[in-house]
Amino acid sequence: MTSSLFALFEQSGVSAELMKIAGKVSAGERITTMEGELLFRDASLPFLAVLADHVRHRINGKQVFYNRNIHLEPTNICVNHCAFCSYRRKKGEEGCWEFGIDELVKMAESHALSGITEIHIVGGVHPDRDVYFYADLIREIKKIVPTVQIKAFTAVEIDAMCRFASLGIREGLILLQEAGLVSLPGGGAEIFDETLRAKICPDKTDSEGWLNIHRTAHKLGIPTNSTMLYGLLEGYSHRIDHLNRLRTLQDETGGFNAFIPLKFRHYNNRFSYVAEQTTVEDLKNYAVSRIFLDNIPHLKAYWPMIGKQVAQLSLAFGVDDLDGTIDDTTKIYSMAGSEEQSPAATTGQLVDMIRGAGFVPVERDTLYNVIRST
Ligand code: V47
Ligand code: SF4
Repeated sequence: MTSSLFALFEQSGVSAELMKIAGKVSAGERITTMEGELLFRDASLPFLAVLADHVRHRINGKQVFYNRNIHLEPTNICVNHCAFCSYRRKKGEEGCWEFGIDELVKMAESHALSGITEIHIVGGVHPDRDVYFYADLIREIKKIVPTVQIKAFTAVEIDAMCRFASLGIREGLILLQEAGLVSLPGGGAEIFDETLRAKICPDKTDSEGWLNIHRTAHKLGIPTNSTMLYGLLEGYSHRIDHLNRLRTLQDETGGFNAFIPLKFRHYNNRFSYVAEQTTVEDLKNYAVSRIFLDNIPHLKAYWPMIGKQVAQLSLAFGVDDLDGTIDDTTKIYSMAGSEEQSPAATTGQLVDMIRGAGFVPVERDTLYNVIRST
């Protein structure tokens, strides 16, 4: 950052504490948890945009990544009872679904010719499906679409499917890896603070368990994503605590590819009385995450959740990944009231969104290998 930019900040009344943070970020130094909280509390949107853009530029230049993928949700039957979930059903309840392996393979096959490079699979924790079932699913999909990369199962699903098969996490992950799994999505992290977690998802894998499953995956050479569910009961200190636990694990393993903030959506769940966050809060959250997580390479805006317009705006707040061209197969968010009720974007639309915001579109595969830069 140039000294004239610092002078502009000073002229616009930015405090000495925030100027100190700007100095550190500009020098490539890590900020502390206290400084992270201060950014959330006191920094203006333009100040955050400049700092977050500086960090994104250091890591990713002008590149904004997207990929061609579909989401498969094998079932919404789930043994857990997360209070924010609009999607889970009991077995036999109206609105539940459970696709068999043949049906899921057919869904994958029907998209095979459209040029997808990734299949993202997440769903509920089905009581009768163990890790052997899911390894078979991956194997069968790979037989039909061998070149497609499979990113599948949150740490919460991995935890349960291994337990149901009386296998350890490491053994279960090896089975899935041998079947063709190349990456884990970041879901199930929610918020790590134990008191809040007990209120919003009491029977889910606990925070240490979530981090340990990701640590184990990283050590096996399986990179993963990370998420944070925000806008539900937590304060800024809880968000920074969450980001800090991710940053600490990343220092140890280097296995996280991306961080994806997931905005709480309040329709059809037990927290419907909680107002949703404003767009300004969403943008602040992206920026502070980008500045704080100096060691996680990619910050992803999940556009089916926040809508294409806010996703495009988020590119000015440190975001460098718009995820994929998801077909109308994801229900987790549409059932919770997300902007996009039938989420689908063509490659051309994503490219236009990225160019329109002044960045360079780069098609990537699941492991962030560059397929095409335009
Ligand atoms: O863990 C559920 C979230 C997650 C709601 O890694 C909700 O690329 C907001 O894993 N409001 C699962 N969020 C989704 C997931 C994911 C999504 C996108 C990209 C990636 C990736 C992973 O969905 C859950 C939970 O945090 N969720 N209900 C809700 N009402
Ligand atoms: Fe089950 Fe996932 Fe819903 Fe929790 S968020 S109840 S684990 S489907």
